[in-house]
This record gives sequence, C-alpha cells and structure tokens, in this order.
Amino acid sequence: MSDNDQHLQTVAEILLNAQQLVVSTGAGISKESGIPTFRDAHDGLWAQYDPQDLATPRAFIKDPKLVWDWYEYRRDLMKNAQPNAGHHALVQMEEYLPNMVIVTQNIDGFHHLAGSSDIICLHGSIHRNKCFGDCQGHPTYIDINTLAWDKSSGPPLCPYCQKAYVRPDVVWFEESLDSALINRAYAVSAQADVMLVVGTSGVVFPAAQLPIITRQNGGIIIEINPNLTQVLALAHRRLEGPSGEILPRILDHMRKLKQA
Ligand code: BV8
Repeated sequence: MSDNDQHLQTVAEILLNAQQLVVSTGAGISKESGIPTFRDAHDGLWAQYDPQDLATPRAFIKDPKLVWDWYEYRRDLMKNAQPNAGHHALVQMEEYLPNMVIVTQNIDGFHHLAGSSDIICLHGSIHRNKCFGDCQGHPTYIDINTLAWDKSSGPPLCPYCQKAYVRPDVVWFEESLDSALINRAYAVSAQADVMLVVGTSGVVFPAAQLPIITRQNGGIIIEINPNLTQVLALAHRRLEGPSGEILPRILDHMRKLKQA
C-alpha cells in the first residue's frame, strides 16, 4: 500500500470512529463541478472585479445592475452544472456514521442536490431571491420567474412594495448570518470529535471560526485542499489534492474497513 493509500486508510479509520463528524465545505468542493471558486479569476467581464467588492449591500446600492448581473452569471454557471464525485461521496459516507453534519459556505445548493441529509447553509442560496428592503406581510422569497421586467435593466422591483429591488438571498459581507444557523454550526463544531475541512481558504468569518472551535474542544481537524490555506495551522492531518478525487478514495477505504 502506497504512503498516500496508507494515509487515506488512516483518515478513513478516524472518520469511522467519529461519534459526531462535521464536514465544513467551501467553494473548492464545487470546483470539479465547473464552478470557479470565490477567488478564482472569473472569466471575461468578471475578471476585472474582486468578488469581495461585489458581494456587499453597498455595492448593490451603488450599482444594482452590476451586482445583479454578476449573480445571474453565476446562477447560469450553476444551472448548467451538477454535484461532483466529492459531493456524492459525502452522501454515501452517511451510512457509515452515526452523526454527520455538513456546514457549507457555498450558495450553489449542490449538497442538497447530491442528497446529503443534514446541511447548514451559512451563506444562503443563489437560487432564492427576496426584497432588498426586507418588506413584510408576504412570503419572504420572490420567484423571479413569475415577474416580467426589462432584464437588461438589472434587478426587478420587489412586486410587493414596488420600492426596493429584488436581491439574491445570500449573506453579503458586512451582513450578519442567520443566528439560528450560525449558532447550530457553533454547537455541532464544539461537539465534533472530527471535522473534515474541504475546499476552503479559511479566511471568511464566522465560518473560519468553526475548525478553531472544534480544535479548542479537543476535536481532530482533517483538511482536504490542493493548496495551502489558513486551515493548515489547525489541521492534525492534511490530504493534498482535489476533493473530487480524494473523498471517493476515502469512501472506498471506509467500505473496505467495514467489510473486513
Ligand atoms: C459578519 C455569499 C457580522 C455571497 C460570502 C469589516 C467589516 C465588516 C465585516 C468584516 C470586516 N472585516 C472582517 C469582517 C468579517 C467578514 C470577513 O470574514 N471578511 C474576510 C474577508 C476577512 N465576514 C462578514 O462580513 C460576514 N458577516 O461578519 O457579520 C458583521 C455585521 C456587520 C458588520 C460587521 C460584522 C459575512 C461573510 C459572508 C460573505 N458571503 N458568500 C456570495 O457567494 O456571493 S463569502 C464567500 O467567500 C463564500 O461564501 C466563502 O465564505 C468565501 C470564499 O471562501 P472559500 O469558499 O474558501 O473560497 P475561496 O475561493 O476563498 O477558496 C477556495 C478553496 O478551494 C481554496 O483554498 C482552493 O485551494 C480550494 N480548491 C480549489 N480547487 C479545489 C479546492 N479544494 C478542493 N478541491 C478542489 N478541486
């Protein structure tokens, strides 16, 4: 068995012994679905912008069309993409583990699409839209497919208040996360005896706090990433490479260990 295989088998053993596994995922797990990561240089028009300058309320107020078109471009990418072998491996791992929660920073909905059972989506969903003015007295989410507007002008007006624009139901920088979601993420991270950190640069808070919490409570941190990240200092073990390859190989070892 190669070193690498030995390492994967050891990780598989650690996961099989986990009483509470948390899998914290970032944009990297969707890279092999063809979705650029948050900090990849986007193609064409978007290569000139820093996503961090577009994903804020101020950017939307300043130029609603620019921000809206950026999300329409990303929605298009995601509409034509599918979960990859990494997402599917996480679904199949569930049958070997008593408790497994996925906490994702991603807004693409791929963990749901793949069939994972317990997912905390910290930053919302690009597939949902709501009123920027947060007007009340009606369902929160607005189905833009039911609206008629000049799409070349940018976002539609909220059909309820007719004052504010419709915006994506995602958490922008300088916006607070849903307290129930982040509090549950903190709680499961504190209880986790193992956390698998997959495809995140680990720079955005409060998501980046989760492996710190697990480690502070004595949990084991295992990172999967082709590159070095802020998570490195926290990781007890690191598997270098694309998650779409590594996660299915870990699953294979889990299966073999269970059959032995
Ligand atoms: C908050 C949704 C309280 C939108 C996102 C000053 C003022 C205000 C706030 C702050 C401030 N300074 C700091 C903050 C806090 C701020 C923050 O953390 N900033 C950072 C930049 C320092 N956080 C916030 O603002 C949060 N809210 O703090 O509220 C508050 C309230 C009011 C005022 C003050 C504070 C909200 C953060 C959420 C922002 N929304 N997304 C959208 O997507 O459009 S963040 C977005 O970026 C993602 O969701 C994700 O969280 C992050 C990107 O990170 P990654 O997923 O890690 O992606 P990245 O591209 O960085 O890395 C990809 C990785 O994949 C790489 O490591 C790569 O090597 C790897 N990879 C590549 N290929 C593969 C792979 N891995 C595996 N397999 C492969 N094949």
